[in-house]
Amino acid sequence: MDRCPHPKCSADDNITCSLGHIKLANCPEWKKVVPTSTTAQPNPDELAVPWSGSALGESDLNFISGRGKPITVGIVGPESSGKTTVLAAFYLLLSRGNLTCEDSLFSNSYTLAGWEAVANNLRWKPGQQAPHFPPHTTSRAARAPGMLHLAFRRQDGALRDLLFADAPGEWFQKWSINRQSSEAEGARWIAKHADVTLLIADRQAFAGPAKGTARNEFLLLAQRAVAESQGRRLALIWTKGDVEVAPAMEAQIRKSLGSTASNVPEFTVSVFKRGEVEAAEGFQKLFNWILETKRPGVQLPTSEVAGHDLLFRYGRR
Ligand SMILES: Nc1nc2c(ncn2[C@@H]2O[C@H](COP(=O)(O)OP(=O)(O)OP(=O)(O)O)[C@@H](O)[C@H]2O)c(=O)[nH]1
Ligand SMILES: [Mg+2]
Repeated sequence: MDRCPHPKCSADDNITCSLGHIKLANCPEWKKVVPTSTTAQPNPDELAVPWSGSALGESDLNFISGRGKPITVGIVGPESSGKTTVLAAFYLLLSRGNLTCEDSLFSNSYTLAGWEAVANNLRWKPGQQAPHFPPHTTSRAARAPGMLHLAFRRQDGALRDLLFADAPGEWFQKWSINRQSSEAEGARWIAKHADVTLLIADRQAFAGPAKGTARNEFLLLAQRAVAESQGRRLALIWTKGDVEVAPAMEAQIRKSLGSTASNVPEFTVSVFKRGEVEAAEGFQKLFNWILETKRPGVQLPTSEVAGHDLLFRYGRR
C-alpha cells in the first residue's frame, strides 16, 4: 500500500488527504508516488467541499454536529407571521457587525448562500427597487426544514454553532391541529430537536379584521409548542412590533401560554423604528438571549446506582 510523501499527510488508500482532495488521484502530492496513468481520472475534484452554501437539509447536519451538537433554534408561527423576516434581520445586522457584542464574535457559516437568499430582498441596492419582504416560505421546498447555520467564538475561544430552522407556517398550523398529520413532519422534527423555540405572535394578525381567528389559532399552537418544549427554552416573540394591539388581546395571548407564562421571556421585534426604539434593538436583544442557551450537561450517575449496567443507566438513544 502506498503512502503520501507529503510530510503532514498520512493518506493511504483508506485515509483522506490532508490537502482536502476527495479523490486521491487528483492530489498532486499523491501523484508523485502513484503513476498518473493508472490512477488519474479525467475529472477534477467535482466536490471540493461537501456542502454548497445553501440551507442545509437533515442529512447535511453531520458536518456541523461532528465538532459538537449545535444549538437548534425552531421558529414556530403561523403563515406570514414574520418568521423569515426575523432571520433576514439577524443576517443583515450580522453583516454590519451589529448583531452581537464582543463576547461572541462571528466565526463562520456553512450556509452563507442560504442566508443571502433569505436576506437579499430586505437589502437596499443602489439604483434598484426599494427593499421588500422575503417571499413566502414554501412547504414544497426540497430541503425542508431549511437550516441556516452560524457559528460564534466566545471569549474563552470556544465555538458555538447555531442552526435556525426556517419552516413554512402551514406546517405549524397543521401540527397545532393534529400532531401526527402527515403534512406536519417538518414541524414535528423541529419540535423534537429545537433547543430553543421562538413562538411567534403576529401583532398584525391580532389587530386585523380576523383577530378572533388568529387568537384561536395561536392558542392551539401555543399549547402544542409549550407541551412539546418540555422544559427546553421557549420565548414569546411579538413580531411586527410597529402594529398596535389592544391590551386585552395581548393579555389573552399571554394567557394562552398557561401556567408557564410567567417564566416565558418576551421580545418585540419590528423592521420599522418604533418611536425612540431603533429597529435593530429588538433583534439584538433576542439574538443575545438565544446565544445564552447552554446545553444541559450529562448527569453522571451517583454511586448509589453504580451497580447497574450502563444500558440501564443511560438507555439507548
Ligand atoms: N408591519 C410589519 N410587517 C412585517 C414585519 N415583518 C414582516 N412583516 C410582514 O409580514 C409578511 C410575512 O413575513 P414573512 O417573514 O415572510 O413571514 P413567514 O412567517 O416567514 O411566512 P411563511 O413563510 O409564509 O410561513 C411580510 O411580507 C410583511 O408584509 C414588520 O416588522 N412590520
Ligand atoms: Mg417564511
